[in-house]
Amino acid sequence: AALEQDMRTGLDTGEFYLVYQPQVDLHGQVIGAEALCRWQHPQKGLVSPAVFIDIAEKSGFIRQLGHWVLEQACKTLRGWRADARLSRLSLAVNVSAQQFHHPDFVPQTLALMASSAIDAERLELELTESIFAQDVEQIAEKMQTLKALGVCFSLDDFGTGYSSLNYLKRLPLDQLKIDQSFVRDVIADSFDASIVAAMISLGESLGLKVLAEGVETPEQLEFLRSRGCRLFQGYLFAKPLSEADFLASLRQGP
Ligand code: G
Ligand code: G
Ligand code: MN
Ligand code: NA
Repeated sequence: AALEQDMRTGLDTGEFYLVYQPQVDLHGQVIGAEALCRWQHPQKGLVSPAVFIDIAEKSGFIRQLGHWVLEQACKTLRGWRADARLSRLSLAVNVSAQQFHHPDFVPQTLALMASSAIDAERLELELTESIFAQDVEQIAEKMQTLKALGVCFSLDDFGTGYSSLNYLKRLPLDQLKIDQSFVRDVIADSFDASIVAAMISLGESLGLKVLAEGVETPEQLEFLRSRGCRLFQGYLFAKPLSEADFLASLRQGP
């Protein structure tokens, strides 16, 4: 409860910020980034998101924090708009199930899009399979409302949750993100290799983009490419970076 109160205060006093992890294509060209939230606590230092996101979800504060993250991401996209190279980058934001299911989520996000003057097509919302605990028609309808503006949707941590193929069929998704737990052992574990290969062809045949997360070695990258994966994210390319470092890495090129 103490940490929860610290979070509420910290959001007002500027202790939270975003970092950006590059996403790359087959040529190693950066096509966008995932925005990840960080919290610099005045006494405890950097608190792990695994810790504070969990507390935020249990306390309901995730709705406020999640909206703040979306606002910051829109400001960032706004700043990239005038530059020809940056204006083509996409920015992905994690949306927690609780945030997505709240009745205010769609209207608040619509209002934010309207006021932030960004190209909505640059914004990608990452949902996890935990949202599927609710009625699929309702989920699809919310997604459609935002998709009508151009917003894209990714299914994050794919393969770790309750995904049924029925959801993949009925939700208007644009991309699957293969969870890093499958990518990690793709070379050593033939079972994971088979699963990853199947996920890539499944996504492909459903007309979805497929991005592999947690790519750390050239061998993993080679395997993924050989199975038809075209989008990648992971320490092999870059860790999550400050916006300045992210932009500097673009200038250096791949
Ligand atoms: O950034 P890192 O890899 O440490 O993130 C750990 C976890 O926290 C991941 O599951 C990531 O999705 C989650 N996370 C990071 N930033 C956000 C955010 O802004 N919103 C939500 N809902 N989750 C986030
Ligand atoms: O759940 P989500 O996929 O949003 O979380 C992304 C998390 O994965 C972030 O905490 C990020 O720091 C972490 N991450 C990103 N790339 C790698 C990687 O190559 N290896 C590992 N172990 N973690 C990574
Ligand atoms: Mn994510
Ligand atoms: Na993930």
